[in-house]
Amino acid sequence: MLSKNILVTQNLELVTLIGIRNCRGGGSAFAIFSHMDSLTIVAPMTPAGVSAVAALRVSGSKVRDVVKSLFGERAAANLEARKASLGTARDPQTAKVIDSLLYLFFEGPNSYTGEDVLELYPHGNPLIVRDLLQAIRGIEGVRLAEPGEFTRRAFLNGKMDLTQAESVADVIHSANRAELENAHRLLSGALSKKIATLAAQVKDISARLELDVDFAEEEADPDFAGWEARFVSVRESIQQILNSFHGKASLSKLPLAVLYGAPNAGKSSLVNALLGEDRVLVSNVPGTTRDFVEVRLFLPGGEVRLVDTAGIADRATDELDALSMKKSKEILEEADLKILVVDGSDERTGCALQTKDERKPDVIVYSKSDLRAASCPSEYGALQVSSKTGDGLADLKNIMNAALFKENANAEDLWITSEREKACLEDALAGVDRVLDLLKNNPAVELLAFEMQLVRRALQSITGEISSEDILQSIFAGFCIGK
Ligand SMILES: Nc1nc2c(ncn2[C@@H]2O[C@H](COP(=O)(O)OP(=O)(O)OP(=O)(O)O)[C@@H](O)[C@H]2O)c(=O)[nH]1
Ligand SMILES: [Mg+2]
Repeated sequence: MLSKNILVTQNLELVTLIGIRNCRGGGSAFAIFSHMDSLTIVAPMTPAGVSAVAALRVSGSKVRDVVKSLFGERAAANLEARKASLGTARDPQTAKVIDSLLYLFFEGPNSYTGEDVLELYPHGNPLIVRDLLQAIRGIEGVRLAEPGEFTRRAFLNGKMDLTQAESVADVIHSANRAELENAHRLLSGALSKKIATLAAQVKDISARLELDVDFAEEEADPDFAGWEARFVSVRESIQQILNSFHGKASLSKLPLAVLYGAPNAGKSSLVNALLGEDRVLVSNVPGTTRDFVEVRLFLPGGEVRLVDTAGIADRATDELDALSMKKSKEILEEADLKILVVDGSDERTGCALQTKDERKPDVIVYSKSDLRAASCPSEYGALQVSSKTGDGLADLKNIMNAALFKENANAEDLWITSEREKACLEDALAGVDRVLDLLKNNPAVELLAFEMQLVRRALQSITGEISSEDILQSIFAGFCIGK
């Protein structure tokens, strides 16, 4: 047993490297490597297209030169940090006016990236943005930024750790309020704090262990039982964070609500009424909607995909009708919320529909309530709406919102969204299990020290205290240009 311990201890670094690799496929060491150059970078921060104002960002040591080239020597000499200036930007080559615009200077290290940063706010004409970008890129020592490169520099310059850097993308792409609030909690360092506490606990026990190794002869027996209890609690904390994992997919996948029902039930009218605009075709001819139509609807909890389908009748009238009905049924399979629309003006079924619908609606809506002389008795309990008068629409939106967006019961809840962080936590957990196993069965202190170090390193790699070029590459490649 002893020889095995020694062997492992001798190969400590080698095995540790493998441990880190597992934590995020690839990578070669613990130190932070940046193969990126230190040129000044520039990129638009706003998407291409026409807007009132666009924004560009420049970061690096050449920022003052950029100001001088675009706005002249005086502007560069008078440059004050965090003070907006209005200037006329000219092409440094041709002296042609590009635009009259506002710009802001942030002096490093007090900036997003930690370097000198210049933000420019030209008019939102793509031609202006392109000219400005070309002019800045043409200045010596400046190049176009890669996706996520500003945030990457912020990380490398110690402005934020990796969990925060990753959450920047979540803040930008959150599709609903709960996700956005979580992303903000991650950005403010809530996960970093939890991880730091765990890493400190492991470090504390490791330090005691090392003392025991150093003074093995003088000290009493190491406190294995006490350590076991503490590692059990570390394990619980890691497991808790792991259980909170929600994949990134949920950030980009909007929930899907599908309206379906018999032809002429009033589905398309309801879509228009919910949107507050005439987006889909409505007529009194049954079978108006043929293909399903998807629109985006904003609810208080976030955006949803709302789909209007072709009416589903008992029997198809022709081949096209059969095809339309088939497509309606297919999209229903994918729905997160199935809303059955029943023609409420039909006195035969309007109130008393006993749905035998095998598609099991989540919500039943009785349409055209304005056409019914008396409202349905309350025992039918279903929602009555009118697309003409707006009756019941607010209730329907509330029901959809509650069904599609889970209320965040505890505003302090935090969940992780990064596969990388999950992999690191899994490595840490496996390490903790090995530590617990050793403490129970074979408390050889060298081996224990080694396993504890692995746990600590897996935890440290979550926040980026330990990180590699490959890891950074894969994180920031998923960002947008300009962030
Ligand atoms: N008075 C009244 N008429 C409505 C209301 N909703 C729909 N209608 C009428 O009902 C008819 C059918 O409406 P649509 O919205 O096209 O019905 P649909 O369910 O989309 O029909 P298909 O696409 O054929 O399946 C049209 O003449 C609408 O004007 C409502 O709330 N009140
Ligand atoms: Mg329709």
